Amino acid sequence: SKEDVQAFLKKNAFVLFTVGAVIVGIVLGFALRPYKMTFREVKYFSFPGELLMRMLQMLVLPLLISSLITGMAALDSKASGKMGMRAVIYYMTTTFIAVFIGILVVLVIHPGKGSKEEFGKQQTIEQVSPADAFLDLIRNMFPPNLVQACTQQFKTKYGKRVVHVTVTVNDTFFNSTNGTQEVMEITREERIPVPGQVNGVNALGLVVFSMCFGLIIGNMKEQGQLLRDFFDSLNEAIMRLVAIIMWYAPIGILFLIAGKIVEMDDLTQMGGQLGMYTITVIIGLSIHAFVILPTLYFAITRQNPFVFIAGLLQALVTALGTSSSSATLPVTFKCLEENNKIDKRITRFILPVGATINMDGTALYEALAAIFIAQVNNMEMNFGQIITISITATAASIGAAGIPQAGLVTMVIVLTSVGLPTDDITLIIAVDWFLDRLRTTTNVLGDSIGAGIVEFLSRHELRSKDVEMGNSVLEE
Ligand code: DAS
Repeated sequence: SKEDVQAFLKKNAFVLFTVGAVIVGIVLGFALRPYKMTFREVKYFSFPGELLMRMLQMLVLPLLISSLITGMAALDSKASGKMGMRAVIYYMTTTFIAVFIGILVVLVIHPGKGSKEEFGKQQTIEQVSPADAFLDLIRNMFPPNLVQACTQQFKTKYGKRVVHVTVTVNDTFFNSTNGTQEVMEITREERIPVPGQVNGVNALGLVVFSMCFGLIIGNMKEQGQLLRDFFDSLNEAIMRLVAIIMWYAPIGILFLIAGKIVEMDDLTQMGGQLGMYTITVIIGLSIHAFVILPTLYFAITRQNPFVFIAGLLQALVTALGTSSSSATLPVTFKCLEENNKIDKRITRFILPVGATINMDGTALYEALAAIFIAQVNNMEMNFGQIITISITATAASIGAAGIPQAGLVTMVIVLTSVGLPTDDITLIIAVDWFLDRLRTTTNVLGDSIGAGIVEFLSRHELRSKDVEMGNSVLEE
């Protein structure tokens, strides 16, 4: 009846807006492509999207800190220890499964055909020693200056990348005598996102600090009350800001997606190996997101995983639009707490950590891409090398910051570890902006399902804490 339809529309307004935004964004983007906008015009056009990115990023820092501190303070160390263990086991298991699927699909489909001709020009990327990269990861856990960790880019061993661009000068006038080509090399330095950083925020360092700090003030009895109340109320205030931004999100997402479609390169080169590679990545990510994670969720909680996923829709679409799991974090919080009714003590504790270190999509991608690059180079990877790729891809996904295309940067570590040419990362750059969006969405899904599973496994601890605090306890 009419009332039913109205009730349905009212209840699902957000979801409908969001899905509508994606569809309109895609259609608008393709409709405007023939006009060949200039770089400046594209920037103007996607301005509403840029604003959304900035608003979300604005909230990440206070949200990350206040939620982790209150989350830790709300639990005693035994309970948080147990939950932390569960989260870590979940992160490790799902990341390894993701890596395994990535390797499996790329070996079965075999998108690389042992020739590089069709990829065009190549660039040189500096080598990174895996040991240095690993030490940097640990270094970032302990920021020497907390204020700096919130505001400044960290200088680390591979904070800069030297790019040699090889330009082929094919000037018939010059070369008419001998018919050769002149090659000239330009070297320029580029700043690249360093693992553990989000837009000048050392997320990993802040996560470590906030967890310890929260744990301490949780154990401080009356003396800690002031601090507990302060961060609690800060967290609440930030979440209210998130609620306002959520209304703007569909508009921002529409323009982020449309703008990207307008400016993307022609898809003509997508026919060959790169096209097959793209399809392989999509298949791998889909298996992980639509089969593995839902099955795991169902196996543990005995609840319908797709109802759970439906509640996350806005977060997933935001991930697709922003290609940043950090920027999506505020929305992930809202979806999990409000739609899926996940206990705040769990979300506050699990989500900031997950968004920083748990990246299933990135892990799957890095392993898959490394083997693809081996295939293009006609190199067979032996079993030992595949194991090395699994381990370094996991480490690289932990080290990758939740910002656009961070995974591409940490991939240098994976390639170096098995002696693959790091320059070949540039072979897949053309499609990375797109695949990045998909893997980011998988990352956010992995974090969210993790929160659902850890909540289910921790229901007894949460309940006894409620009894202890005299909270009203819901009957199970
Ligand atoms: N885009 C990243 C994320 O935010 C990670 C990546 O580049 O793989 O999840």
